Amino acid sequence: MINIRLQFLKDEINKHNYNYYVNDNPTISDYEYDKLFAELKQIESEHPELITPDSPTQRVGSVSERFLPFTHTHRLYSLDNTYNYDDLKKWYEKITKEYGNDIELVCELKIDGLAIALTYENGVFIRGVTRGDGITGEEITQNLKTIKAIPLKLKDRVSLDVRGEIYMPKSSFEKLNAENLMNGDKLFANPRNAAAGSLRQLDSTITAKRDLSMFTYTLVAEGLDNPPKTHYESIMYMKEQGFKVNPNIKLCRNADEAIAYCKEWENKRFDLDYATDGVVIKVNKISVQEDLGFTSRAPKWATAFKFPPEEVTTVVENIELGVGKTGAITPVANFKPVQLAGSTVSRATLHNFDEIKRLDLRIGDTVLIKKAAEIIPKVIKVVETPNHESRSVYTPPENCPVCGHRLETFEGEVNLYCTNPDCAGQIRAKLEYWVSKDAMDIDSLGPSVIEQLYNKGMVRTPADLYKLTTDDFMKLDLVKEKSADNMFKAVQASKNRPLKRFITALNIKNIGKETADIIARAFGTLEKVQSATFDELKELNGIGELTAKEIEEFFKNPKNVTLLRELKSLGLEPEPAQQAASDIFKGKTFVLTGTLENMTRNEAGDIIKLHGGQTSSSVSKNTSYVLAGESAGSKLDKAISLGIQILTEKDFLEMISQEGKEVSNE
Ligand code: 3BD
Repeated sequence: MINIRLQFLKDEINKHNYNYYVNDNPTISDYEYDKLFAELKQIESEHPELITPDSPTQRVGSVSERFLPFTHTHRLYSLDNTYNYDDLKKWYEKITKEYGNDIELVCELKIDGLAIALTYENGVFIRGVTRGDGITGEEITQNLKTIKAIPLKLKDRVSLDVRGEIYMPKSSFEKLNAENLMNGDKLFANPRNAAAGSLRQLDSTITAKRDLSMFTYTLVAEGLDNPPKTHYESIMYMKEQGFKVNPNIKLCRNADEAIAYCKEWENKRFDLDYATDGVVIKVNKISVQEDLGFTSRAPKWATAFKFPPEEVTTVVENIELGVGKTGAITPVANFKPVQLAGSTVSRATLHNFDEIKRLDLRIGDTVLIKKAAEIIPKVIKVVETPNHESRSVYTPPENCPVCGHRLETFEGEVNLYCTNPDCAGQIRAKLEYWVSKDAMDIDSLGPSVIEQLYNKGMVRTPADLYKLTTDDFMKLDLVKEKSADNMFKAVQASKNRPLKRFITALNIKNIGKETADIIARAFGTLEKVQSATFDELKELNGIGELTAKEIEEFFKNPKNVTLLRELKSLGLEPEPAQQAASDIFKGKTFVLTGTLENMTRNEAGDIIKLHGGQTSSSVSKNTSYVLAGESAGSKLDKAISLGIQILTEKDFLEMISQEGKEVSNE
């Protein structure tokens, strides 16, 4: 009698685990589940002799002394990589040459986790082993039992092995790191490291607390009576037996369809809650797989198309020095060109000399670079090599690399500055900034045009740009009448740019485009900005006393007064800014993500600012709202994990229109 109840409880709980962790589709409440679980535990404590390895109570974990090596019954092979579609086509053509044109391929996402082998006997999970070197791994059965996506019992009483990838969802990784940060514990670099760290615990009760999951992708079917004849069927078979398989698998008729799959997922993968680093492409028919066989390390019937790497290593060849628009000297690392996230990169800013010291970067070192915001590469760290110590430590310069003026430091700042007002490097940088995208946006005057205009003595200040004629531009190398005319027109067209751009272009210390926008909205016209007092400025949201002082001083400085007067006489008249419509969003920070239906994210940002709010590009505990549109990705996940209020576009529009009603009632 008790046996029947026991079996019922085990089957029932295993079924609910399956619904929840494999199918993502729970069918009972947590309360009902806990009740079943408590009953099972009660019976097992009264009859310990009835505890079986497939009981859901065996998922809680225990402590072991060490992991034992285990030699795999079937070797785990590696995968050959392809980095471009030509190689992928060549690989496929080599196969079709031998086996005919109707060779089907299966495409599956390459999960960036840890490879694992699982063994089942008579339908019961008996052993799990890490990949190790492919021949011998470590037995971590206790840890793997805590992962609910791994079935303890299969649908049928079959004996088989499967392989798959253990991973931690990106959202769970963010949550774990947020907790670790609060507890002062070390942070994991990425979801893969977090999964590895969680799996490597000798105390598997710790593993049990981590949200790990597993996608299964290989079946070793030797023990089956009627083994699947294709890879696709084997995936379906594993799914049927209770394993979690990735839903985005696709059967393709040829290489072109496989390439289309790779292209599709190159961007779509960022919307998934698990990390992927490529696509694995496998010949579908098992008989063809067997015929093709293996090289010494990898099957000839499979290849991994790697997505462009987001992180690579390269060698720093030299450190170049530049002079910025504030006179700050910026070191830039020039390195051996490498492919990063789909483009070739050969340099990255090191920001300042403290950064070089922090990295202990020496010329000749191998560094790890990563794609940061947009596609700007960033040096993350020096890769430990024995030769690092033998290289000389980098010494910052003492003189300006452009004009030779002695460099200075300022209290509380890390930068080295060239304070020579006539420094050619600084003047050129200021002019480049004036025409840049965030400032006056004069597209046709690139850095090389500015350099020539400076070198030929034609331009020293922004005002000089507006005195140039088409004939003047024709004095530049390779510039013919048509492009000279375009340059002239582009400069003239910038005379009425919005006020925020003009304020940005002025290059006031610490005033970037965001602060310039705040100032423009607060005062509306250039005249009012010029006469703004320290007290008025420091009242503005987002402007401190220091910045307020910088702004006031800037507009009092005789040199700047002259420049502004000159610009005005040349016809520069910035378009006045729209002043705040309300302050319903005062002190609120929004993060916008996904695609909105009725407006672009930029337009939504403008509306937020118009009502006194701010926008930010990343979600943190300081975020007030996340406005989420269609196919919002990791920002939404992060907002949920931090408990930040999520707004739909409809919620957002309602907030504004309610404000409208109140205003019209007044
Ligand atoms: C995945 C080999 C073959 C069975 C050999 C074709 C190299 C890690 O999603 N198929 C997948 C994935 C990995 C695979 C195979 N299919 N091998 C596969 C794989 N969908 N990640 N891998 N592996 C697994 C490895 N791991 C650590 C060190 C060296 N190689």
